[in-house]
Amino acid sequence: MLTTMRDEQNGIFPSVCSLDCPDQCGLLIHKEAGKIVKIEGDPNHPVTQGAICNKVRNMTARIYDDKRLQYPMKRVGPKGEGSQFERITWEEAIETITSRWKKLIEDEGAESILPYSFYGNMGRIGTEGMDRRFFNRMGASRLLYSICESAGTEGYKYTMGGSFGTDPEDTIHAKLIIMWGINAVSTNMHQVMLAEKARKNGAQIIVIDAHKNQTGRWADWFIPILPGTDAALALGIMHILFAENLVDEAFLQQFTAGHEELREHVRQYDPSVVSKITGVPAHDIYRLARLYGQTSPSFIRIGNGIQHHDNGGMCVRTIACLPALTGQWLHKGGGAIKGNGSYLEHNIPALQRPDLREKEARQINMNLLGSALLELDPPIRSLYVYNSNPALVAPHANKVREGLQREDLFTVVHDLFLTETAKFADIVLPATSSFENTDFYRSYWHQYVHLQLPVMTPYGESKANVDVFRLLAAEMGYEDEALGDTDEALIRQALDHPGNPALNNISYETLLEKLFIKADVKPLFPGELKTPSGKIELYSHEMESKGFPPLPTYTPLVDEGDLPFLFVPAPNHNFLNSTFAHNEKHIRMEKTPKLHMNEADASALGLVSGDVARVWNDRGECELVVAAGSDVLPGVVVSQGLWADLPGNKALVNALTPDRVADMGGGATFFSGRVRVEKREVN
Ligand SMILES: Nc1nc2c(c(=O)[nH]1)N[C@H]1C(S)=C(S)[C@@H](COP(=O)(O)OP(=O)(O)OC[C@H]3O[C@@H](n4cnc5c(=O)[nH]c(N)nc54)[C@H](O)[C@@H]3O)O[C@H]1N2
Ligand SMILES: Nc1nc2c(c(=O)[nH]1)N[C@H]1C(S)=C(S)[C@@H](COP(=O)(O)OP(=O)(O)OC[C@H]3O[C@@H](n4cnc5c(=O)[nH]c(N)nc54)[C@H](O)[C@@H]3O)O[C@H]1N2
Ligand code: SF4
Ligand SMILES: [Mo]
Repeated sequence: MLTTMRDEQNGIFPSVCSLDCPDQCGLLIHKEAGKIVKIEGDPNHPVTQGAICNKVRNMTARIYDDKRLQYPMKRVGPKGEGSQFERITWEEAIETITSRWKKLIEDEGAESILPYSFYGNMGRIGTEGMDRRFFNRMGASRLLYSICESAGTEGYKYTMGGSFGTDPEDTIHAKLIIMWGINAVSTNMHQVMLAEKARKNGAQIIVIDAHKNQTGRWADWFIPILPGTDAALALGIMHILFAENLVDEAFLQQFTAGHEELREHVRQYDPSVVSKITGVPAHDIYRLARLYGQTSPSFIRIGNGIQHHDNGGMCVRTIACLPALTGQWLHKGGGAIKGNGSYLEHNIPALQRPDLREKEARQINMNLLGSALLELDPPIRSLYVYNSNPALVAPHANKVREGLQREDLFTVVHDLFLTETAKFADIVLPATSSFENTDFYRSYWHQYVHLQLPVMTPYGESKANVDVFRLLAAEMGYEDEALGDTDEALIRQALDHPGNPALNNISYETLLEKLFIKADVKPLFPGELKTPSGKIELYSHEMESKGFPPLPTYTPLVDEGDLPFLFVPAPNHNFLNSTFAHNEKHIRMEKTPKLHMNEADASALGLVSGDVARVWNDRGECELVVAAGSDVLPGVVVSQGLWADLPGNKALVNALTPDRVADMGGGATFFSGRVRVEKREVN
């Protein structure tokens, strides 16, 4: 029998995956004698249907890992590598933190304190609830949450008015599926399962990627492309669609703004020109455009890969125009998904309480953490890190670590493990896993909202984010009611959102009863979009007023000089960003950090598969094992995974990545850096 009671020692408990992954799977947690013994997929979940990834099937090893933090600690040795910590009580930890902060606020103002977090756990009250209330009340510096998808999200919004796309459950009806810059076999496995269903009904699957990885190998047609050039390919497709009359004129008339301007504008993107930019042969561009123009419903899954570039926002904005040209939004399963988060938007002001902030504070782009710590004036004196591991995941990692190394920086890290970042902390706090917390979750891909109830008691003395902020607030002397709200109250306030009727059927009560509920999402078309014109904006006056080209445009990547290779350090299959990168089983499954390169490039450098390559630029260096072959184009090198600082590993790929920001959203440009490669000298 299924139950939702946390106290029961034995049973099967429905749950939800908390990781930063679009699939947001329904889980079943098996408990014996109070301990989680097995995690499997919930077969009753309509989208994820009982299938889960390897990473989470092995999650119990992480939850009960003996390296998990059990109590608060203070640092007793030097910062960083070789740091040592000593157990303290929660009282001492909270007292130490708040007394430092009170003094800092008095001496230098609250802006000298910077919270730094991301989505190590996607639970909303823990990642953007009590924490935001607390730092708003304090008046701390604000963080721009830009490390993941912000460039593409802003770009997509200019075209479509927000993160509104196709319902993934409908994509089984598509006859053509394009996975564009997404390694879906690893990063969105249920989209792959849905595509498989479509394939059984005759759909063709195309993958456009810089790397022929597991997703490229699964495709019916893999199209290799030079990184950062996808906007040009999309414009070349548009050129052919207009030239060959493959557009849906009625749809363009009724639902788009600026199609005549676009028709004129794309004349310049002749396939022969586009081919030179993208590395895609002109005949393939014709074949792709004709397939796209003649197949319906067609669906494009727009990944994160194309927007981790200097031109990423515009690239996503451009690809997002394609379904409009052929009227795909009116066909069940047709259209595109970049992200679907806007459908499920909860009451953000009610949850985060920006009104608690008395005066504006500076905002710091998380992609510039290194320079923020080293160069800002007035300086950051204290950093509070939770739900994130910036020493490993942030761009220009050596600069980040140099900043974290500052002796006068008072750093607190709240995490489940002594991460690379925690090694630089003054105080380390142990965090509960999502299975120990109450929270609500909303997918950014499918349309379900989930409630998570605790299925185990907190590990050691660990505490949930929400609980730590309640303690900090009390000790700071903040008496605002909002800082004492219960988990249930926070969830109720967030879900009570008259501005989003799609959540009308979702409340704390209905979630308690059902645990996951599909939002009441109305079809996008026919209807008004949330763009200024209410239509799909092929021409955007809003962009024009902000200084962007108003029409979709290809802009080359920033010139990093004559370094021979463009470096794409992408995620891997068995880690989730840096989560699991310290877990033995996951490391074994991933084997070794590799550098995929073209055979011709490798042999020109005297490299063969299995050699260790030194990869470097003026930001840093790392060592990766060469995998030579034909899965990347010449001039491109690709690695996979954010590998941990472990003995014998010199695989900190972010030592090489630029901290330039993308064209939109202050986004990260992880994949736009250039490097040199050589055979490592054997000592
Ligand atoms: N297994 C696993 N799953 C994950 C994650 C993980 O680390 N591991 N991370 C999670 C998170 S936080 C996110 S944001 C998502 C990200 O997942 P995805 O949306 O799949 O994005 P990435 O994996 O960053 O990149 C996808 C692909 O883009 C390709 N690429 C890079 N540059 C270009 C380009 O210019 N053009 C084209 N066409 N392709 C390019 C890369 O080779 C890669 O195959 O996955 C989530 N799920
Ligand atoms: N080179 C390169 N770098 C990248 C990327 C890439 O593709 N290439 N991808 C980027 C992207 S898309 C993203 S989203 C970022 C992700 O970067 P991060 O958000 O930093 O993700 P993780 O590395 O998984 O770190 C999450 C941390 O949160 C902790 N955690 C989990 N649950 C909780 C909790 O409930 N409370 C607290 N306090 N801590 C918790 C975990 O133990 C873990 O240490 O990385 C970025 N970095
Ligand atoms: S990481 Fe993604 S695929 Fe794996 S269980 Fe969690 S939501 Fe599902
Ligand atoms: Mo991400």
